[in-house]
Amino acid sequence: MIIDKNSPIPIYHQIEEQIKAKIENGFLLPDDAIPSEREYAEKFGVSRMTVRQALNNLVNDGFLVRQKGRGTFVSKKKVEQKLQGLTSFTEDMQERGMKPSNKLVHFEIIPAIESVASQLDVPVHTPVYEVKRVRLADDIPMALETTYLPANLIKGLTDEIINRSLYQYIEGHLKLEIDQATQQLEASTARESESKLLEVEKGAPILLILRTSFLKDGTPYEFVRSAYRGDRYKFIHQMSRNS
Ligand code: 16G
Repeated sequence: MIIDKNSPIPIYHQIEEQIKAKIENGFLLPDDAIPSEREYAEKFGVSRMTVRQALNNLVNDGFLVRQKGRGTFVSKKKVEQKLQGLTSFTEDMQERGMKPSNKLVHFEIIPAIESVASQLDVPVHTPVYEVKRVRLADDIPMALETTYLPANLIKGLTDEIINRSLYQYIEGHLKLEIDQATQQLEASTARESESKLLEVEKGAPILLILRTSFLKDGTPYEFVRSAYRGDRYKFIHQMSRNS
């Protein structure tokens, strides 16, 4: 790695680009520890402050993660999720060759509160399933999902079913036709309870998705709040000027 001190490109930026190139070309792999500030400073013949600035930028851009007391590591590659197509978590992970699993946190029938009832288009206090699951891929927590489903529509849910795939049950067993959904995406940070379940620090970045999904006949069958780990997920949306 060579630094050109006469270049108009700031030194910290040159360092940043060289580390980034190593990651992109596979010379540094996810979870690899990177050298310390001191080592880089010696190697490049620059001050530790300059190295720190480069590393800070790489941490802020998601290429590196700092772990308290352990050092700085190359980030895990984020799961790329297309925003087109109404797919389930199980399908999404299987398509990527990852093993989906669930950790059931909570499962019961409750009377729907106002906000849930209005999304599901049912009277307040209508019995709904409240399901809270940590969704994992290759045993790493990806999202925390709280799902509300009308109990008289999505009949016979059990914790065993919930531990597999909800969409498989709805289509394969109940023979209901899933049609479309509307969803909102928002930036957020992990609350204390979420951070424990997602195995991130309190205040870590979260992508919050609120989804209401409908059957072919227009009946809403689920209202879902999903908190995705910001360090593991990125969403990709294709846009066309003509639609
Ligand atoms: C996805 C959906 C969620 C659906 C779940 C079913 C988003 C934001 N949410 O997580 O609405 O309930 O898949 O997954 O994509 P399952 O069939 O694996 O249980």
